[in-house]
Amino acid sequence: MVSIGLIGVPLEEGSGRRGCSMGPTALRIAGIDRVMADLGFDVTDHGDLRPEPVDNLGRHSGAKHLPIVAGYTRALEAVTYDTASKGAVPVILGGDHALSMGSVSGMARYAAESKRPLFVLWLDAHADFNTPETSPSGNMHGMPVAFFCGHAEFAEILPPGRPLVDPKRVYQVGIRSVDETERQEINRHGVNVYDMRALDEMGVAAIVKEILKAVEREDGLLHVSLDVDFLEPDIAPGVGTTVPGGATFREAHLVMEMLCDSGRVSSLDLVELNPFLDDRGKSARVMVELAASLFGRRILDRPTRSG
Ligand code: 5AB
Ligand code: MN
Ligand code: MN
Ligand code: MN
Repeated sequence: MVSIGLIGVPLEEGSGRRGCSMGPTALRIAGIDRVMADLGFDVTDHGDLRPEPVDNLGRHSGAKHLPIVAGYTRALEAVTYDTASKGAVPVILGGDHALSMGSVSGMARYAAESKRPLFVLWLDAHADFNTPETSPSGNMHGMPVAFFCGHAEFAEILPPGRPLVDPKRVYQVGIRSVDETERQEINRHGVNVYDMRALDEMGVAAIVKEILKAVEREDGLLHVSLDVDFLEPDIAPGVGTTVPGGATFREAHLVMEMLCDSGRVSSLDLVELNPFLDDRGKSARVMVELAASLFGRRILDRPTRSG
């Protein structure tokens, strides 16, 4: 039986407002563990991380709450790595998107040991490729991709020589809000971006097929990071950074269903849920439904794998 390890990360200090610390609880109330168990997985809930801040990192004026984010990064890197090493699929219940500094770094260490390349699918309205130097806000939830690719100045949070993710193996889908310097940086580093215009023009199925082909070509592992704001705000209002023009309910489900069929997904972040801003648990429920599709819930049995 395939195992899933749920890891609660009540981090909110990366987001510049309160509320994401309630995310793990809301995802549990919406039934994340039950849904996975019903799909036949052996589910272990590791509870919530409560790390101490790291106070000896020096001054970083461009990165707000760095000591707290650093504590979570170290703790989550270790738990994600351990969970994957034991053969389980880590599912991270966020918490704001700064937590992906830890989850993706942990998976990068696991992938390096397994001698397989790690790919990252970033489902988000934003590119999250800022650094303390380029960020307009100083909020670290806008920086995780630059961090795990090794292009941010606060890299000493984790040991030098840590495994990084090649930006050319990062695929961003749903993007529709990018800062000016961030735009230059993602181009310069070769991040693969399918913005909302690409999604409109190509359709989401063609995009996911291209991405999966790249993962399969290199026999890679695939980490999926799902930001609530990937979705159209009407269907998921429970997030601090809504941007109109997001993915529809069906587009998002189709992404998950195709990922499921590929059998490639090694790990998942469910991030940025802010229950304080939500409408009667609507966004928590849609995130759990999407996770269910990713782990095998389907409308009908399908005779063959789509490919
Ligand atoms: B999220 C912005 N680019 O850096 C910044 O929600 C927004 O994790 C970041 O995608 C949004 O502050 C971070 C303006
Ligand atoms: Mn994000
Ligand atoms: Mn976002
Ligand atoms: Mn760089």
